[in-house]
Amino acid sequence: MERALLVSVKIKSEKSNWSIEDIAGELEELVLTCGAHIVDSITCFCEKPTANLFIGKGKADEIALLVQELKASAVIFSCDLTGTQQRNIEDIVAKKTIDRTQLILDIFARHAKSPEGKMQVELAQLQYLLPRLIGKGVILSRTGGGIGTSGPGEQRLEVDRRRIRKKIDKLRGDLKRYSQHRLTVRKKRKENAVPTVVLVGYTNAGKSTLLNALTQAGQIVSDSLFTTLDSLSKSLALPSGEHIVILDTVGFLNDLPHHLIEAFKATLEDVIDADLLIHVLDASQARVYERNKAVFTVLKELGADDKKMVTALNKVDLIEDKTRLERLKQDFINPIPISAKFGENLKELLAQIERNFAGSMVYLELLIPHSRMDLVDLFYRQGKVEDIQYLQKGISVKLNLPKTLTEKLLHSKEIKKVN
Ligand SMILES: Nc1nc2c(ncn2[C@@H]2O[C@H](COP(=O)(O)OP(=O)(O)OP(=O)(O)O)[C@@H](O)[C@H]2O)c(=O)[nH]1
Ligand SMILES: [Mg+2]
Repeated sequence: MERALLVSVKIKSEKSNWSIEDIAGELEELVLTCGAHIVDSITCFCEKPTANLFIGKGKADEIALLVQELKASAVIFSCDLTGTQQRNIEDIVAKKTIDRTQLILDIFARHAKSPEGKMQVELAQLQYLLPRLIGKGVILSRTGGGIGTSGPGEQRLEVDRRRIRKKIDKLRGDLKRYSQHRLTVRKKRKENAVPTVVLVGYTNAGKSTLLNALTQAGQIVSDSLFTTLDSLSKSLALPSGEHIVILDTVGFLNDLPHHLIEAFKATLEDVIDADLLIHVLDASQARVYERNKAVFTVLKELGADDKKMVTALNKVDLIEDKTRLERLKQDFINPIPISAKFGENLKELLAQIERNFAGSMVYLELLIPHSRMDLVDLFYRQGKVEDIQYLQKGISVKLNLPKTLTEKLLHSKEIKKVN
């Protein structure tokens, strides 16, 4: 097992609401998610990062001593390091040095399950690696297991830049095909006028737990970060009987590495295309406002920050101070306090989702020819049928239907609007 020494860095000149405790807390969670043993966690304040070491030389020497004393096998930083900084620190501490992006990539590599997910992670890993290669060979060759070695593997680390670029191009091409398939699925959903709701939120907020509670999806839930990497879609019946599609997505994080957002863009296209976002927020977290901000930063990067949104204030079972909850309710968009784990207030959440689609249903009285029996099935699936009569002149239906579907139907000459 990796014996990790954690170094949390706060840059004094950088304006950020994240305290050194937040930074250290998050780093610990990430490292524990990797299954490493934390031998110690130290903090480091620096005015401005230096180009060759990031931290001061004195601090680097101190880390080297600690590494020896605690028999650490890796030093893990809370910040990102350039290739040069990483190598220079490695020279001083004489153990492998891992930065934040590499740590997150490692977790993604461990959790990726689908072929697409694996490809996305590999693409991000190779993009991370490319500027870190010096000249021809690869300096970054690592021995043994542990953090920083999952993914492309030793052998691939040994190939030269050209081959990596070629591999990147191939992965991009393959991923494009997946993306096209996804596009077809989305188009079909749109043609059938099925509204889509996408669960978004900080990692570990309870998105998959909520999906399971609403749809018995059986999505894996775990108290670790980035459990879900593949988006999973399920059908969900609203109180009105209308069926919508609900999707689980990869969790966000403060300063999510850009390579990862880039690589996961295809998966996240569902977010861009959603009719409504359910932002699952862990309301029991002390840093709920910062996490909210981090989520909006990613949404903005995706171009989805102005979507209609319902905020599911999750884990209310853990909140003792009810005045805090009242304040949270005032500060977030369409807030619904819930407990996904204990199924609390989910009805209210569904009603709020429905309110957001209200107006998207239209009441109609139609007369359709018997030859279009296929539509009856569609009506039951997509709408709410109030009355249906099989007459000699055709099938008379009174129903509520999604607006988009109505518009399409009324284009057909066979279908007559009665009212
Ligand atoms: N107490 C409490 N715990 C919850 C609630 N909802 C989820 N959890 C727990 O929070 C942890 C994370 O839940 P997940 O559903 O895996 O979270 P996620 O947002 O899907 O996380 P990632 O897929 O890793 O981004 C699990 O241990 C859940 O049991 C809740 O309402 N109350
Ligand atoms: Mg999940």
